[in-house]
Amino acid sequence: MKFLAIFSLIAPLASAAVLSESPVTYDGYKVVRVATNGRGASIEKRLKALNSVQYNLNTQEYIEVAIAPESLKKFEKMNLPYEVLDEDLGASIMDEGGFRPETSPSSARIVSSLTSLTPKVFPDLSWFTTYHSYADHQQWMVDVQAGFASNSELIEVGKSFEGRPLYGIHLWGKGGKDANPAVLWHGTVHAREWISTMTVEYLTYGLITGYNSNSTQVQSILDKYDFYILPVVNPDGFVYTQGKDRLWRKSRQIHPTNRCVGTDINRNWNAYWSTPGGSSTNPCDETFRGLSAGNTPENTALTKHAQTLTNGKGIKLYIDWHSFSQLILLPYGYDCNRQVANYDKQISLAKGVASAIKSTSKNTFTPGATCPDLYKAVGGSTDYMQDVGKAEISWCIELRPSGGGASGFVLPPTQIKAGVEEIWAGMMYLLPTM
Ligand code: 0X9
Ligand code: ZN
Repeated sequence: MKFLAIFSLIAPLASAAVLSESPVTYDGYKVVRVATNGRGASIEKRLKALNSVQYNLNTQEYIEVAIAPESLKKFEKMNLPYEVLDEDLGASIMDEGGFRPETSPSSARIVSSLTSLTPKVFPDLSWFTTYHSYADHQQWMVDVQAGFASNSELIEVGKSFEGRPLYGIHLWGKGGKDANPAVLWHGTVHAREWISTMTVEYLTYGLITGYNSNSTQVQSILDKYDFYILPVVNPDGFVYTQGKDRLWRKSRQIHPTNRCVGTDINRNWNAYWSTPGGSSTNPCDETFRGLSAGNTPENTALTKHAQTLTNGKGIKLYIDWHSFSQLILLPYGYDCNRQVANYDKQISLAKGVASAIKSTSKNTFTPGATCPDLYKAVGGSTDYMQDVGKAEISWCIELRPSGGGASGFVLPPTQIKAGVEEIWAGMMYLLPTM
């Protein structure tokens, strides 16, 4: 199956490198889709000579690339067949209502623990009409938890490299705390994938308001599972996307022997970590796996937390929320020839989720397995949760949109509501069925 060919991994050259602190604006960058007709490798090489940002890994049919204004003339001279996806990426980022460095001094403020915040008012749905600063996300979680005080608690599983809390919420039902198998959700491991934060928050909000308003469906779900929801597991990267570089992907870990910054936390998990291919050993690359398995503070903390759940009532469902491409990805990422033992069950549930989404929004989400259907990804969370965390179901869901161009990682805020609602529909199929 080559249906998952479109992809979105490669990030800006600007963000791949260095300790440079001047903000990247992407003003005047043009996003184009260049047809490759089987000549992907040579065309990719030519495009790399430009000041450009490549969006997709599989270049067999086309390359989606954002080209800096100073390189546009050279690009035209290459005479490649292309179509324009976005006339000005910088303008799209502004339309997103993002946090320009000069207007967001608070984005870098570090609240070391959510316990230092006091609840204000219970949020309403207007939260899901726009993106928010990291500080506001923290306050939001405190406010939401206070509205479900007897069936939830704030959790902090550790700290990020720069000392931000890896916070979340634990929800439970009538059996009391820790009585049931776990549903574990991670959001925003890749810093630029902002819709994932909003999605896990919407699911949290829906579960809490549903339970509080006596929805029998939600109550029976929460009576059956303990939920552990961590909306921003890469807070340093997330803050960096708000103030410095909207397209930053990795953590902000500094490496002793290299000037490039950041580790891909989704290549750092201690499962098949040293398998060649599917991650990078170069700290300047977007898929840098770290100097050893689990050597990011984020991964260490998330692993320890998952182990507690495994050793407790076990993990029923793990989902790592990403964007974009609209995919529901099963393990394995490290080996294209290995299938999960309960493949039939997992793929049938994934198909059910996809059809629940389709009936809600008409959007197509495609189920598949990571390596054979997307690409090889080693040291990823879903392989870890499946084999080491012993999760029964272990998925990576790639959210809206389906393709790259302007709205790839930069999904317009007008799409947040429909985006999170379609996922709610998918989860309302999955959670009672699994
Ligand atoms: O490459 C990745 O890490 C994910 N795609 S993304 O464009 N969001 O970066 C896919 C990862 C597949 N699943 C896991 N191995 N967890
Ligand atoms: Zn991702």
